[in-house]
Amino acid sequence: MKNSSFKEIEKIITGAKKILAVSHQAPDGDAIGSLAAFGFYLQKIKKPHYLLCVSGVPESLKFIPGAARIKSKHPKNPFDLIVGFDYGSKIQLGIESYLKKYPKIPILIFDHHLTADQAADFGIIDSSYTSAVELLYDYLKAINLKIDKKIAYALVVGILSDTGFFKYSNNSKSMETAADLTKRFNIKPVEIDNKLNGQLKIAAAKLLGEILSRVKHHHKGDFVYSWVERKDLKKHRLTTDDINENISILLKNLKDGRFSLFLTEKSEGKVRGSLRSRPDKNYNVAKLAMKLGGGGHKYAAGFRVKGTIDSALKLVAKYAKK
Ligand SMILES: [Mn+2]
Repeated sequence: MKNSSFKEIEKIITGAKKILAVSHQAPDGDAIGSLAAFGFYLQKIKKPHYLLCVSGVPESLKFIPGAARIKSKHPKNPFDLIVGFDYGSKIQLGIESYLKKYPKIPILIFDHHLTADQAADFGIIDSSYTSAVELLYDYLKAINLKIDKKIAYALVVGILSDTGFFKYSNNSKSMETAADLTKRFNIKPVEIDNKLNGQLKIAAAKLLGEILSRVKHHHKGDFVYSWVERKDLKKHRLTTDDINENISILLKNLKDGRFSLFLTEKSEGKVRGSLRSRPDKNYNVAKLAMKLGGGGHKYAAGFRVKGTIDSALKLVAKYAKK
């Protein structure tokens, strides 16, 4: 796919009769923020649409304006355009059965993941953007859409979430965009931080303690890792959403290893891996994730494999060998 221009994208969007907009499952602030902001844009131009994220909007992201409009069930009827946000690879959208039923619907993409298997027909994939919302913002600016506070708020959540409040990003453009939007619409970053990061449950803090107590440095592969099993989550009555962000940050901040790995037992025989690195460690986890059938960004990526925590660990060690 060759990247489209904003003008071409506008033509495709305005030319569609009704649009199905989708973002990736296990969504973050960027996925929900971009989808919600896009929904408000479609409302403004009076375009019939359906907003979809198949795993639903997690509790911690329901404060984003427009999040309540996002559905988790596939629509029943065909649409004439799918617009996908922030998804990296087609499987992350979770709409295989819908696409099987309606294989001819073209896909337009707004993504900042490395080019992988997004399977889009047109749109923009540009990994120089630190978030998908910024790409959407540039589009909205290019078509002269009048942004309101709800759109601005959803965009700012996406920027702050994907840059970790500018801890993960070297890109001053995201700071400028966030500064501009927060100033113009009186949006308070601390309020967003409290909502995004200030919701940790005591049970989750205890489980994080257990997970941290088993952190190890894999010397051969030179990475640090830990894991969580289903029985741990069950014991504390938690879901992976309750711990994911926090554990990733803690592991990423370890001094040892070229990168960190966090393994989650998703269901019997299915394991998800989350990979993190940093500019000072200069290890590209997206490349490693791709070898494992996943994808992502240079310093934050993930994959899903069949097997056990142990077999997944061995697989990562094999591909990470220096
Ligand atoms: Mn993103």
